[in-house]
Amino acid sequence: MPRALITGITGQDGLYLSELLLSKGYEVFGLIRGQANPKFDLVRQTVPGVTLLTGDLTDFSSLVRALESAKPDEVYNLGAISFVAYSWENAMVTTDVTGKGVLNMLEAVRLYAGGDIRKVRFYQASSSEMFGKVQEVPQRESTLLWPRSPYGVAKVFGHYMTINYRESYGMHASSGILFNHESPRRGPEFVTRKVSLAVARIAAGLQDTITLGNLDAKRDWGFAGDYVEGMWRMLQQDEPDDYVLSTEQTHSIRELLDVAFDEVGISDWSDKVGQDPRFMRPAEVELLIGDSTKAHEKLGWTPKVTFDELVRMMVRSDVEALAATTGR
Ligand code: NDP
Ligand code: GDR
Repeated sequence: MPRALITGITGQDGLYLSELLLSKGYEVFGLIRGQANPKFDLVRQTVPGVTLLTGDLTDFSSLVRALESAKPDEVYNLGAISFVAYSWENAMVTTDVTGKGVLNMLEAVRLYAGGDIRKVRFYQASSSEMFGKVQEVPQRESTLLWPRSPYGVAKVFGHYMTINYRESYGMHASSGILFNHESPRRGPEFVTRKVSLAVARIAAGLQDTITLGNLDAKRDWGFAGDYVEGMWRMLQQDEPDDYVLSTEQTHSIRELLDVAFDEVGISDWSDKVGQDPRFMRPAEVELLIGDSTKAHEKLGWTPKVTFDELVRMMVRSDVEALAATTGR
């Protein structure tokens, strides 16, 4: 039975990846931080087969202990402070967790593996946010990185450190440059879920409007369930490498609003959406669209869920959850 250790187990991707690996017969271990993590019960209920180990990406010895307990064949490093807007106000802790945390995990894996460096395969959750002020359209593995946020800068550090461990020590370390991926499990701070939650409440008559920031930014949005399959495929390759996972389609926040409101029968949302500078970013990533040719060809990976299906799935899920709790 293969064994996997996942950091970021309480997050959106941690839950989907756990489900995938359990369905493939893996023994799955998840790193959970804090003395009373509020998501502990969620993980227990959603993926009861996962063994939880306490640890924090900023605490090197906790990572070594987790590796010694889990004895993993594969490590998926998904843990991060992942909200881009938050990273300007908390740049140092973002750097410690999202950047230096990667080095802590790589070094812990290297020491744990000892003389047999290929004993453990490592996945790093890199991000399209690293492309920032894009230098090429669409963005691929070789596109020059130009991050626009402390989060993006921290991810660039983790990305190059992963490559460096591969090149310096021969580690089977792969970096997935994943474009935005969403689901009904997406955190409510991210724009897709913020919209789906608000649209459900507006349809139920529980609120009148939603306030957003930049409506013109464009993102390449896919479904998280499709993307964790790509992570797993990267670690099944004989050789480690970097791969872009994306849908190769881009849509603006306005198009997101069009589909989300349409799902509840509202065709004109202009009087329901406001804008506030507090949701604007000091430096915006205006356009992201990925080129996943390499992932198609080498991994045989293609996303299945379209943008339209994704947004409708998220709105329907929030409408149903609201109806179950409020009866509206
Ligand atoms: P989430 O924000 O949903 O989850 C982040 C996870 O990181 C949580 O489990 C959180 O745990 C954990 N974490 C935070 N701080 C620490 C720490 N100090 N030590 C250990 N764990 C910590 O992110 P997603 O699931 O959406 O994303 C997974 C990864 O993929 C992240 O690294 C993200 O940056 C990256 N990524 C995500 C994309 C997306 O569109 N979703 C696209 C590209 C990359 P806790 O419950 O304790 O807060
Ligand atoms: P992003 O996702 O920054 O791309 O990072 P987010 O959903 O936060 O923003 C996407 C775009 O929407 C615009 N926007 C708003 N965003 C939020 N959160 N709230 C608003 O009110 C709002 N109004 C407009 C933003 O300006 C932006 O252009 C996500 C995270 O999952 C990262 O961890 C990951 O690395 C990248 O995706 C790829």
